[in-house]
Amino acid sequence: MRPGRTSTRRTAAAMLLAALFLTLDGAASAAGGDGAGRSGEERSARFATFNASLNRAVEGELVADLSTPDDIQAQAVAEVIQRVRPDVLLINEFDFDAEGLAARLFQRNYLSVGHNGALPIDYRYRFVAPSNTGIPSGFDLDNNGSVGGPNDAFGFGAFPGQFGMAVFSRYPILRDQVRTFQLFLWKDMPGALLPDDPATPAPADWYSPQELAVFRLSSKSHWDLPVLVGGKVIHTLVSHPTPPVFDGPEDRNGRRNHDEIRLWADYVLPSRSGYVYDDQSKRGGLKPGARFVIMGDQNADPFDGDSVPGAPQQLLDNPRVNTSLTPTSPGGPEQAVLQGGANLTHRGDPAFDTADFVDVPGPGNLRADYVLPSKNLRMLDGAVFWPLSTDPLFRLVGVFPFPTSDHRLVWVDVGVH
Ligand SMILES: [Ca+2]
Ligand SMILES: [Ca+2]
Ligand SMILES: [Ca+2]
Repeated sequence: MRPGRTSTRRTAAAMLLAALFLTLDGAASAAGGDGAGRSGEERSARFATFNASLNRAVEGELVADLSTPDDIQAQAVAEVIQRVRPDVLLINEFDFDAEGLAARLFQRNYLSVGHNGALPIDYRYRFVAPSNTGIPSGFDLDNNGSVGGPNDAFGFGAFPGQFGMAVFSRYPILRDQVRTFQLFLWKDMPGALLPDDPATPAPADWYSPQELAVFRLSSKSHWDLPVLVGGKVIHTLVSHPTPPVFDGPEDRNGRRNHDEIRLWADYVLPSRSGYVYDDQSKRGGLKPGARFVIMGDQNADPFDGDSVPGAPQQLLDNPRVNTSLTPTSPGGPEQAVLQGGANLTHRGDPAFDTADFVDVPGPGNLRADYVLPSKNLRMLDGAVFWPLSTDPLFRLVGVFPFPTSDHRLVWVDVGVH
């Protein structure tokens, strides 16, 4: 289906409303044993982000794979989660389906089953919603002379929802306060880094005015999911900005990546968030003093790789973001040495790496995945799940071709009081 130009936003909003859902399994009571501490007591909650590569080549394939407990990759992904045991988990690259079947089946057939001695883990709360990936825009967005295919969709994808996201939580997600930003238009961001067609004298004209009138900033979606931890609301701000590559000198994906990261950087600052509107047309960002955790595969390293310089620093140097602790691993430095290539000239500390990319020729291993709490949450602990090659759990990360993903799970414990 290719929506008409003028009705695109309205149609998408209606679809979003129809498809947005939350699930509540098991007992209706919240949080249970992990739950209530005495008032005034600090509670810790583990937030994690994992680009798990649970995307498939065709629509319906992920649901089919997760319908039995036999998918080897999903077993290994589930074991990583069971070893780390996050309380609130974002999975990037998890194909979307409107019934939430894939997320339900992943819980039932993989997370609820112990793997290799790891204990099962149950998430009572799940959230999925539509992703811009694979939704036809009706325009020739990559300017290759024809309309259609993954590069002309609102976000790169072969079918609607490919490479989507899913959130699993042991704490309640406040359904009536969820905000999504799937439809926000890139042109509506003041000072947007709109790409230029270098072949014409006009500035910032890679996309035509007709294209900019429908071009969504988010390559997947941006979700603000308020999670209730010990009576306190933590806004879980999740996204998965486009890789800054697979484009030309106009750097359309690098520029979009920068501005997708900027959306959350502005959203947490009341002085800058006035322009933001959500899919229900409600304007503005977080209130002063709100607690939040920004997490996801930002596809941008502070020092290395192909992102626009300063792209992740929009978050790392943000006055409201807590960077008192940076998650590290022992496996990142080991693999940087073993794999060589681009890793040998990187400026970033390989202990911070979260992704194992191609090294020759290629960007090498990068810090791409982040869990960034607000300054009014304490950072208690954190790590990147990337064991040494001598560790028995190294079988869960491996080397290319990977048993799970080219990304590593990143987790942070935050203290809430
Ligand atoms: Ca095209
Ligand atoms: Ca131009
Ligand atoms: Ca590598």
